[in-house]
Amino acid sequence: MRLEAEFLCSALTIAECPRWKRAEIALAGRSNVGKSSLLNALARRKNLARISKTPGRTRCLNFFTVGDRLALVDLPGYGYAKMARAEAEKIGRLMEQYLRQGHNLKALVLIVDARRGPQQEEFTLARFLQNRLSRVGNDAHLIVVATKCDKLNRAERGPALRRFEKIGAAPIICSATTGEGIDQLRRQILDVVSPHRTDVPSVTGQATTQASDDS
Ligand SMILES: Nc1nc2c(ncn2[C@@H]2O[C@H](COP(=O)(O)OP(=O)(O)OP(=O)(O)O)[C@@H](O)[C@H]2O)c(=O)[nH]1
Ligand SMILES: [Mg+2]
Repeated sequence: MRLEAEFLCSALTIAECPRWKRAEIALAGRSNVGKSSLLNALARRKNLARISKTPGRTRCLNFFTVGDRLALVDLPGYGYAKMARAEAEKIGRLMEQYLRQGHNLKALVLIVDARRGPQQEEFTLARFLQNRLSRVGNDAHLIVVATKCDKLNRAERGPALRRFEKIGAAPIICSATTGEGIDQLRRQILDVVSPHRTDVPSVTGQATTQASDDS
């Protein structure tokens, strides 16, 4: 299964985001968790999204087109302790605005370090998405990813997975390094825009067809 992505543009403000009818799937997660690496693994391209050893590298929304109906949005990472407060607040506001107003947001891929498990920020994001959905009744989905699983040994996997139970969606266990779980994630992402989708978990527990949130 192919997911051919092309970089389109970066947006530093919500006004700079593209206006189109494409379904958008956003990748969110803590700074340095591996969002850009997963995007590259999904697209099978090494340097599509910029990867860095320095946390806090992605500070804007990066839009990637996939075919003619889908776009992936690489969101800036949150929770980077060393980022200047004003910068962190600016990024937080941009993310919040995007998640509130992104009319075409069909799914949020919430990427969590498999060794760490979801924490306050992830629960907040999941709840935020749920609230948005219950208000507008659209069909956006939460896809939870436990990444960097190559850093877990066999014995650590069970306990690590149990830490995800509270978030309410079973995680896809992934590694951008070994490629584990990437096919499954790619399928779930493509299923969001496929008319035959069957297995994408919805945070509302039901699928409808219209995405619109103008709050
Ligand atoms: N072992 C391992 N390392 C990974 C994996 N994914 C990413 N990394 C490493 O983690 C670091 C951060 O990766 P990025 O993809 O830039 O992370 P990001 O979430 O986009 O970071 P920001 O844009 O700064 O928020 C890099 O050094 C990657 O090589 C993985 O699955 N396994
Ligand atoms: Mg990044």
